[in-house]
Amino acid sequence: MNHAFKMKLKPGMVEEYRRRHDELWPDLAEALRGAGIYDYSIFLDEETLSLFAVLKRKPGYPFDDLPKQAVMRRWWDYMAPLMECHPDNRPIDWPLEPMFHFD
Ligand code: RM4
Repeated sequence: MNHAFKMKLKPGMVEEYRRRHDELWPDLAEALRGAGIYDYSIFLDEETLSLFAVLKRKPGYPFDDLPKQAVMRRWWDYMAPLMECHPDNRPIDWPLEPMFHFD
């Protein structure tokens, strides 16, 4: 199952955003896997600083529980200075509508 959404970077944060994801915490990677997530990519549109996230989800995994996990909240707190966020540091995300798929 494919899932895609958009987030937004704050100006001047591109390199730091990339660096932090290059060094993704192992316990966060484990939490993502435990939520059934795999093949997860984030693309940047440099013009608008929009981040397009595309991931695959294994059915039957507790994807919706991820925001409740301590490691996810810690990561969001860590990333909040770099991204457009809600007051609780959750990144603001906009859903993306599937328009085409070629397999
Ligand atoms: C992003 C954002 C997302 C998270 C990825 C790993 O910057 O925090 O919520 O899934 O990192």
